[in-house]
Amino acid sequence: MSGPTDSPHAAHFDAVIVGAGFAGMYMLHRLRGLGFRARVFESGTGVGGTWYWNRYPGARCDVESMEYSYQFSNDLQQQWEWSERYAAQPEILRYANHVADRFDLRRDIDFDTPIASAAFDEQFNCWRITTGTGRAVSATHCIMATGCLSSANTPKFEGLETFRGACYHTGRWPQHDVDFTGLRVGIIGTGSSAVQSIPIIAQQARHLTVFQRTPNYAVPAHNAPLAPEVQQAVKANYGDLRQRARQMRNGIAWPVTQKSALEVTREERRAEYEARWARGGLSFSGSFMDLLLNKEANDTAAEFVRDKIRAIVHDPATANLLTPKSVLSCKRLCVDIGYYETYNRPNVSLVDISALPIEMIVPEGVVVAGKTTPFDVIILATGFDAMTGALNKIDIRGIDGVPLREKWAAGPRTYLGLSSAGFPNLFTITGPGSPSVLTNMLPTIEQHVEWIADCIAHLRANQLHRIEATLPAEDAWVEKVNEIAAGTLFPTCNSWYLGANVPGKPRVFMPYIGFPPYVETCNAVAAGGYTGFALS
Ligand code: N01
Repeated sequence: MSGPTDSPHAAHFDAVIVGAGFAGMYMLHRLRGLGFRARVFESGTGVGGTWYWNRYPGARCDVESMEYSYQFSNDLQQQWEWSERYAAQPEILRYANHVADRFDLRRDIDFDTPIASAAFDEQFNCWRITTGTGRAVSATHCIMATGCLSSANTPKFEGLETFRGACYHTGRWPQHDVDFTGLRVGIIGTGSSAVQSIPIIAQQARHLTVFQRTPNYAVPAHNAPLAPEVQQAVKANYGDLRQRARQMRNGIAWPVTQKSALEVTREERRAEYEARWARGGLSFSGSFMDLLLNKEANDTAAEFVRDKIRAIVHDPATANLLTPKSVLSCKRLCVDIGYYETYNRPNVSLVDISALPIEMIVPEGVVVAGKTTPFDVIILATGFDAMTGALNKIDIRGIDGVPLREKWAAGPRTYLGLSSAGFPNLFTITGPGSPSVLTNMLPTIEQHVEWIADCIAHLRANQLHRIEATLPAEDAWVEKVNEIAAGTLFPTCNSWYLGANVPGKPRVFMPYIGFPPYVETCNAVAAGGYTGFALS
């Protein structure tokens, strides 16, 4: 495929890929393998995406290492050795760098190069893309590998810029080590990032104050070194593990008890929860098949965790504040290493900001209810403008110059989470409307990358230059995503899945629930000659 360029200096590619995280790296490798000319633009100075930026203390994956890894290369998955059950951020970043070197990816990646805009040129059926550094390129296909949790959410706290000390966002952590020894530290937020970093920071800081708006459920990770024999056993049958994972709703191979929590006795229920608690990790939410379908069933699991919190945290008032009242797993379950125990330390205090929010930030510290707490460091563990934030940061314009932001003003609209009507030849890897954040991201990324690569190869083989989701297909898909979510307990809390964490963001449930039926649909669409798309 080739296309036009504005000037002899502007380059044209078969595909431009935005982002060099796990999605962008594999997309590049796959397209190259098919003989396409692709170029990646990445705003960071290195590969790794979310694992490049989220360097906060304690950052670690909540999916087990043996599953949170690529499977497209058997040599890679056999040769790479993970050191822990749950890999920490430095190890995952080493893995990302290893992949970049192993497949010689860097020669086609421009680092320190954010994308500012992408506009579809209808005359030439190509994307005109400009970088934040002022470069202009064109590409037949534009592939957004921008990540689901990559646009940091920084609340507009009055006076934040006047704070005299250091201020860090967990999702934009500095490249250098941050030492909290002897310092007074305030952290805002109690999601996964805070749950992971609080126990580590508390060990260093003179005093750590946690500002909590909503308590979250956390289950223990029980992280441990990964024994070589365990790793070998998995590798001997890696295909089996991957296959089992593909059959699970979230793409992770832990077992889900195929019973209702309400059809077993109280003792059986408790035994199941205890066993899952002792095993550790996200599999707790698979204790019974109806935990996210039936409130009464969910209450039994929620109450189990509440009891655990009350048993761990010594001070009853603190324990009470830390005890969530909402549906368990409605927000992403946190996986912790000593989170609740940390509140038993004399140098940690919890401030409830559910009724009286942070009033303002002053040069000395944080003001709540008229009282200033002085700090040397403030940490914003305030999460992300999830799923749409990174896309909306780029000025993306489709047919007739319509901005994607405008089209998505009432919430994202996609077909399969891969494409949006009015934006031909634009693909979103793990976009809104796909299982993405409700799954193990690595296999989900691979499934999207392979689908997109096959699609582009199909266009080439059939001398087609343009693919675009049709409006009826998109409308039906959006309806389906909403319908499935409405049959669950997911819409009952203010999660980032719904965009509820960002003031003014439309409340729309963004991910598609159910990895296996989703994959089946994608495969059927491709096998049917890309049904729901217009090809020309
Ligand atoms: O962000 P979050 P995160 N005033 O949105 C609070 C993945 N992840 O970075 O709940 C005061 O969960 C907000 O309060 P509330 C994982 O999928 C994975 O922790 O909105 N507080 C909340 O407590 C995770 O779900 C890992 O009331 C404010 C916190 O900030 C996702 O990333 C590790 C506020 C934000 O929590 C996001 O996690 C880390 C305000 N104005 C992250 N605004 C793994 O383990 C927000 N908050 C792989």
